[in-house]
Amino acid sequence: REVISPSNGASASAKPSTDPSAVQADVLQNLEYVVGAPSSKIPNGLDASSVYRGVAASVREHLIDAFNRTQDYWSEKDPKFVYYLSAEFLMGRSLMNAVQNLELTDTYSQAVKQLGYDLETLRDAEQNAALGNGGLGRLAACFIDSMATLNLPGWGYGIRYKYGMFKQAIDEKGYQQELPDIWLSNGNPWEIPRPDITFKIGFYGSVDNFKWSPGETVLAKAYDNPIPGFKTPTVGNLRLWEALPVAEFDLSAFNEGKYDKAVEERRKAEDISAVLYPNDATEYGKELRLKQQFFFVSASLQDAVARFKAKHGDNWQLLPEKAVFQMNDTHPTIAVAELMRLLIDEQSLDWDTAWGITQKTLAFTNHTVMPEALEKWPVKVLGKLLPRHMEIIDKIDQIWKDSLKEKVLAQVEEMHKKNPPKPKAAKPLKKEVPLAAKAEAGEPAEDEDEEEEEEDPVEAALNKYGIITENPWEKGVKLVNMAYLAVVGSKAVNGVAAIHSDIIKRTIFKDFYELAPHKFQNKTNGVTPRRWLAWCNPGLAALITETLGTDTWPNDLNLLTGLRKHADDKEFQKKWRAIKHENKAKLAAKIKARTGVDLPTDPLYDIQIKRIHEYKRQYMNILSIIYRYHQLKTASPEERKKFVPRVTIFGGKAASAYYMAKKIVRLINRVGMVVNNDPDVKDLLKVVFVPDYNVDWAEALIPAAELCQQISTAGTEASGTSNMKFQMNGCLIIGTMDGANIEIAEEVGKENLFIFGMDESEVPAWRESKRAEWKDYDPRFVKAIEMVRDGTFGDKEYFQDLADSVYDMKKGNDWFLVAPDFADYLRAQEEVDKVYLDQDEWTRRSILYTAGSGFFSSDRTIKQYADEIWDVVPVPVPSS
Ligand code: OAK
Repeated sequence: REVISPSNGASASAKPSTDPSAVQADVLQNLEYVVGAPSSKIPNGLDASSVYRGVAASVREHLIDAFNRTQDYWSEKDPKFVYYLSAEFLMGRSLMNAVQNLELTDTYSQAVKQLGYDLETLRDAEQNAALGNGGLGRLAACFIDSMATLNLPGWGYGIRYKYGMFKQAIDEKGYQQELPDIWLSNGNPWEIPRPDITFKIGFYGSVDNFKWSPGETVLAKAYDNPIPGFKTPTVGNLRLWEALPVAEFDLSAFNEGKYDKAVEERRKAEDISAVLYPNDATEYGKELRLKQQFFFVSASLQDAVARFKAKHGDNWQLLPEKAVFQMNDTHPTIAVAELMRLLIDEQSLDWDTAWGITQKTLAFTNHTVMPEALEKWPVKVLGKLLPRHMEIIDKIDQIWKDSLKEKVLAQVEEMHKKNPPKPKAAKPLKKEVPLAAKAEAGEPAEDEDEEEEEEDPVEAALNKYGIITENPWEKGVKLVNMAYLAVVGSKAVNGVAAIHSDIIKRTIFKDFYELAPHKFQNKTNGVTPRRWLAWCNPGLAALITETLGTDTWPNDLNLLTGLRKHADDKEFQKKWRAIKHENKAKLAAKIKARTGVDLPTDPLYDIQIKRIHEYKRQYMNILSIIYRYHQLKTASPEERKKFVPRVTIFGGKAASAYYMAKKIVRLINRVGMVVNNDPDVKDLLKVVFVPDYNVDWAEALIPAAELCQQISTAGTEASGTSNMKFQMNGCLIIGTMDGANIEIAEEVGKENLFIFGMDESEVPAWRESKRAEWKDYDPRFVKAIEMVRDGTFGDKEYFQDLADSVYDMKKGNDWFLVAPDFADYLRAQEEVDKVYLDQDEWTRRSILYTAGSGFFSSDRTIKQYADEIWDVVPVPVPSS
């Protein structure tokens, strides 16, 4: 593989100083002229938030300097670029990440110390940038970190939401409350607004002879966010779009006293980038969401296409050699139609040429098999909002099905040979009428007199490949299956862990896989070891550096295998344990400050942090805690001494409209209120729900964890990424053979994990047949359910249907197998307690986890994307 190497030609610019006193002077200057703090108040007399802003403005100078050099250099070299299209980037805080990636931590620590502050305190003054829901958004953030670190020419493209992920508060009854996330209230010192970079985005309107006249137009304005790599002068870019009205406001309406009308356009436009949809892996059939998706996709494609055109004119055949767009799940998949529109309508290419280019320029990642998350837009909605795109999708669907006819005919003939049809001959194929045209004309999708007729077998066979299909729940309502559109329009399709990539080939994309197996790939997820080990766990990082004799491991994470030989070394184990204990104490202090709960630091710290979902089975975890509580309550004082003390911590948000998830949050909180105040239990069991779980909490929780719960029903969690972060930090896993747990078990040795439960191959048969006759409820499960029902934790009525959902088969179907997996889960929990009593064995395993985590660096993942999908090579920037 070629690496485009730095030449001497890059122009040197004045670099900001890295000398602590010069940096201090620079911070003072920024405090005065950027923050506007009067010099009389400097250095004392300023609140942490102001000082943070002054320091951030100073760090930003370093970023911008390297950012400009990187982007100029890449522009000059003109390599192939990857554009990562994602509706979510869950970045968290930037200050510490920036100074650490720039290797300026000591410089800035000293500089701010001289001003009477410490960097750690300033760190907490920063708002979390939570422009994402969970796994998918945080993955995108790790990926752009790795792209910069690996010197890969590429940008992230997304939306600059005014309000990010909602803030979660837990009220005194244990209910989740949702509050707006006003993350921009103090400004955002990291972004570079680009008022000169705007694109027009159209919606609605009509199409006349392929020409679209939008009925509504808004502006997309760019904000660049520099993304520093580590141990490289490369600084990448995350370009986020804000929606604005084309015209400021309607002055004549204002003059006539119609104030609402005067600002209506502005409000309508601004709504588009106002709020992140707070759902995770659930469908939200809202027109505004589709508007958001098209808004950022169109702006990003127009931007990239304009950049290409400035360099290469109309040489469009070259586009696939200069650009690749990675679509992060279905949210950006309208890109298939938009790229076609740009090439055909704006650049005058013919259909076939445009389609050939599109199929070579796009790639698609699937992140879930939850059916409710596979976006399907009603033809009516899409056709109204984006009439030209609907026409294009219709044609893609027609051509796609036409291309399959011969194959399908042969299949049907073959089938008929084996299994002759009843006397009635197969019907000839129907003349196809564009569905969008039908929808627009307000015609029903099916003729009524055809309803009674038997479906043509060829038609039926073709329909399973249809991008436009009938809604199985609503006869006559046609839907655009966005995942299918993405599969047909992409050069590569990937899942995010080995088992997941395998499942999508067998299930949701089976028919597509059989037609084009070469398109399907696996790219097991990874996480950035900078944020998730080196920066969040400085104690462990220092011990690793000392033990390995090098500090290069965050860029070459396989070096961690060098820790294996120390796993049995008692002295080393002691040091390893001391660091974990220190992290537990730090976490306990933070929890005390935020929730008021006092936590002892000796018990086993057991943590489950992720979105609240039935498939992730926080419910099973809390049921096991309820049973443990029952055991403690009924044990004699002598027996109690045998219990292994535990602190169980939960964190996560429930989607605002997710009924059961909200009940689970409440149950956990109610259990905590009872258990933590019960004098019989004392320090043997604590249950904490950390409110408003976010990236910042994760950075405190993960280094302190000794056991983490990765307990999804087998076959449901695509990958999981917190499992990788915990593993890096030497935290043992209790989990199912699901997602990336399987690959973690391969790296660490399955015997070192606490594996339980059905595996993926057993689940379908269970759901289809065995469940119906199964009555073998474990008595411990029955007891725990009884305690949910009988008011032990209050809210008796409120919890009945939660209890029913896994127990009463007439009322709930326990789709996620809480009941049948429970006994084996408790067995694994007993094993956890047993091993924890042997601290040397526990620590040995902990060391082996970290030692085996090299594979889960997002650097490895991104290298594989670059080599196997993107065909993008590193272009290191000269160090000035
Ligand atoms: C969210 C919305 C729609 C579709 C998928 C998601 C999502 O967050 N999926 C998660 O992606 C992570 C990154 O690939 C995986 O690790 C999680 O298993 C998956 O649930």
